[in-house]
Amino acid sequence: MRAATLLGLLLVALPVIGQPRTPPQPDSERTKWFRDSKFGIFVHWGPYAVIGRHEWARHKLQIPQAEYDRYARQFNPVKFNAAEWTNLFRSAGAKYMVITSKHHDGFSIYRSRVSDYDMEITPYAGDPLKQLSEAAYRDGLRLGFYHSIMDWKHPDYRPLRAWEHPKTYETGGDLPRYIEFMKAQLRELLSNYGDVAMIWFDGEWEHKPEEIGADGIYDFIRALQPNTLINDRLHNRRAGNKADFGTPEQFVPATGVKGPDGKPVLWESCVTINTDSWGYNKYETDFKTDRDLIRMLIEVVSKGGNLLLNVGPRPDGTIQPEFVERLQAMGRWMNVNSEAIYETTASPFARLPFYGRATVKGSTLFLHVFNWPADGRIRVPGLNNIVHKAYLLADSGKPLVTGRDGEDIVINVPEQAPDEIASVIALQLDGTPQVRPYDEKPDGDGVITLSAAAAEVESNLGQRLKMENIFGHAYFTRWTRPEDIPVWRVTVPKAGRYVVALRYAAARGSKDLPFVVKSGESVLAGKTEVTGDAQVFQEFTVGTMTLAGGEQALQVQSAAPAGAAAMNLEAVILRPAKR
Ligand code: FHN
Repeated sequence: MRAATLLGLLLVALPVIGQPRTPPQPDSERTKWFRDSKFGIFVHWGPYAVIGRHEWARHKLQIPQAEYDRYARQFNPVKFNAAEWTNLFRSAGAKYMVITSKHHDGFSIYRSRVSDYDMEITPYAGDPLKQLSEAAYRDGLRLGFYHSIMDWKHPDYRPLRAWEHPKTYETGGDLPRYIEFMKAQLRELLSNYGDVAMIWFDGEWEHKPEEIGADGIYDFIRALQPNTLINDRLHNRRAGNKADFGTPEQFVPATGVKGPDGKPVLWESCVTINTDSWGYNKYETDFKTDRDLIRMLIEVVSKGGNLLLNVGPRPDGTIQPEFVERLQAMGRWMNVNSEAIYETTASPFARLPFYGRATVKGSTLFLHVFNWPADGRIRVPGLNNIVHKAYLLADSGKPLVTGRDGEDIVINVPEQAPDEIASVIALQLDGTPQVRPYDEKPDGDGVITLSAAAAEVESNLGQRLKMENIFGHAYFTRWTRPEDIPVWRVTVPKAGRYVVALRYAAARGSKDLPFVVKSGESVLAGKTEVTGDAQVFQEFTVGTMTLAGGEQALQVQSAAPAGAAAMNLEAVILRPAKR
């Protein structure tokens, strides 16, 4: 594949100076840093940044190989400053970063001895991965490498792009030889860049695990660096196998990720800051807010996962201000609240009566409150512990008064939320949290109110639906995909007929959009009525449905055409039907 230049040889052959290699660790230890870190930065960077239209530009815009190669030869990040990146990521609160060593376009953003489609063909003299490895090491940031199995450039990889090779895209090639090439690059990455925290495979969907010798690739990597973690994409994103963690993409799994044995496994949600471009895209102008990102981090950690938040740097090596500002905002929040994130475990609550989340660290329970109570009281349902001390992380010197109300603990909080995005209350308990399952109980008239805050969202890649709160209302919004489904677990005291009502806000554009309410075999269809504004909430009776007794799942599904914004749903109200 390649005649090496002397400088190239030198740059490649020399492992990173002064970075001692961590000795092999037992399994439980090997994943400890990952379980404690919770927050990493994903970096998609390569020749596609020169085009600035998304990392799939070559495929989406059907750019012929020769033309794409011209962009690759222009890749010259003269303003790239590795320390600036690692400082920014550390100051955001991230503990590790994962960068694309090679994406689907087949270009290696480092100096490779075995590939001739790498930094050597660019005017850029350095090796970005070496610079990052040194800067990350200095900054105490762990470094991992993303590596694409799919390769649109390598002569042995198949399939080729059908639009480019309509007759031959599946013929020829030599997959085993391609896998040997991939292993040779993995050997470089695992030999010349210090400790590699993880290998993050991707682009696996064109081949079965056995076709690429997935198990063998795990062993190959672990022989080179026993501590390196490996994601689940050698096995088509199926948790379990030899993988160390699952990788939900662009959504937060409702109840974490479970292995084939039903047991929770480690997982990490990877998410873009913009809508859905991982690589630099100058045409993307819709960005998640600081609020979205901070609450997403809390949501993921409260479910026992990690968040891998993506940036797509610009071709000159700088990171666009929209990303920098949001990372800095996360850093400001983490400066006050990171003890409620790092080294914590998942929430003991299946749901909470207020819009927020919980994390645990030993005998300390952290409540992350998103919608501050107008009545100055936070109810912690079914907490069967003695509270030794309660305080706000933002004002830890001032104890909060707590009391018990039946099965619940009630905390008196100040009128003003210290942080309207998420205020964290720490409860020091007499031991690890003991929680009795909590259910939305019927009121005196047998009426059950299911608040949006108590629902989980079943979703998949590309989730759009999110929670929001304003003027004390906590509701679902951005409901533009029928695949995003709010689901409640409710204990129905008595089987029977119930009048179902929804409380929501709906602007003109949502008029008559169809939806269905489902529970067991019962289905109730309805159409949205306009409330005049997206933040004016009203209650509308949908109809009557039969509910079975006991623990039931109830969901509201938008049946609107994709893209149409369904109602801003705040609650489902179930009233026993009069005989
Ligand atoms: O096709 C890639 C995409 O470009 C990006 O790298 C994401 C990141 O997880 N993974 C693939 C899509 O699933």
